[in-house]
Amino acid sequence: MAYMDINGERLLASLQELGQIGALDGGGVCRLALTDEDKAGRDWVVAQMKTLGMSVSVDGIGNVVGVYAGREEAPPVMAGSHIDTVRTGGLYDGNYGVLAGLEVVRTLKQAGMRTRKPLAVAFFTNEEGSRFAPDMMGSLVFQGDLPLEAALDTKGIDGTTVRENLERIGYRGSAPAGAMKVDSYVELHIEQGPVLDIEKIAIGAVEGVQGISWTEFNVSGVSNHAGTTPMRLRHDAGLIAARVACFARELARELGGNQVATVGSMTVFPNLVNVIANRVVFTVDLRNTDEAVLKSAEQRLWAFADEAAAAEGVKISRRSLARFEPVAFHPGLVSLVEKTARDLGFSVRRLPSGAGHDAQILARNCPAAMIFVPSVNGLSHNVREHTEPRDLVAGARVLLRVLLHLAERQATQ
Ligand code: HGY
Ligand code: MN
Ligand code: MN
Repeated sequence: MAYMDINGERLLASLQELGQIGALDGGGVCRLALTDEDKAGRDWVVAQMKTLGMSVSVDGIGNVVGVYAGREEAPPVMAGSHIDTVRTGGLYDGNYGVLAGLEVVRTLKQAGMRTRKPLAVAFFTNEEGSRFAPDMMGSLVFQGDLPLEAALDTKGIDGTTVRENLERIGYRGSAPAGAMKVDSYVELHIEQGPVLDIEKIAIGAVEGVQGISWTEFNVSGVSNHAGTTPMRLRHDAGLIAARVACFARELARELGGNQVATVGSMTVFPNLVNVIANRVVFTVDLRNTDEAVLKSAEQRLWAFADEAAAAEGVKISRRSLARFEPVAFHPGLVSLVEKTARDLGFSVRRLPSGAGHDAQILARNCPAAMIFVPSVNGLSHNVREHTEPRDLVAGARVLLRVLLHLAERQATQ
């Protein structure tokens, strides 16, 4: 393949342009899955795909795949990620992997080149999972690991369903979900953690993704007057939520290693200064690279919550919102990412991903890998998320070379 390279300025400009859609005052982006802002972002990316002459398909859960035909008919080599964001999102989480994939296609088209196997660029619906759990919903349906109807019936944090929102934004497509065969999948993404930034390393060759456990607790007690109710007569749902949150932090500290625990969402009813809470709904996000430790962390947290609730005389129930075991990426592809970065003269190291990604779902059915670039101060899911332009360009250059290699090679070894 004659020497060609991505156009860094063009990539950076496209990130800024997409970042205007759902832009928050003062910086950052909010394009929660299946909102009007998500629709506007989708429309923008689809228009880019069509301008590049890609054939665009939308499946029943709204996953969008653009294919740049190859010299031969074959399952495509796919680059992808997501363009939905959390409420306090940045410019790069997800968007970067999709737009860098389009930049690779633009580079090929400009050079009048086609790879042997087709190249696909995908964005999967609702990767974040923060409006509709679980996360990676679209890629789970794409892989046939979550029934389409179950995904469509999912109710979000605002009480509306995936189905009604998907239909409202016009992205309930007709392509059969779970039918596309993919040769291999490469996701370029910001690290969203501090490792590469602290060690001043340009590229991460991601070895896998840690396990994820999301639990929603529903505690119901008795609301009562904050001033007249003696402490011994209280059944305070708010107390239990607070105790479980403190226990989760203590548990993570005690387990150490890669164990993390987060209580990120908590809704108190009636949420008034002078009323003892009669209901609290809150979530606990536990993650670990070691499945056995993650399992034991779940058991200990659930047991603590039940005991605390019994001691306070309140009822407690829980439901799992998401559960993923740790995933290891294809060793051959991880080595390819590492070698490609080195050949391009970039510093590189291997590391696990703390965040969940569509790649961990695609890895179930095809060789998959990820390329990381540094997040300044490890910040993400925060409007101040930032990656230096030179690192964004470096990551896309590695992506180009890795995709070209995969799309030209004879067999998926
Ligand atoms: O939660 C995650 O790790 C991802 O951002 N969905
Ligand atoms: Mn992401
Ligand atoms: Mn994210």
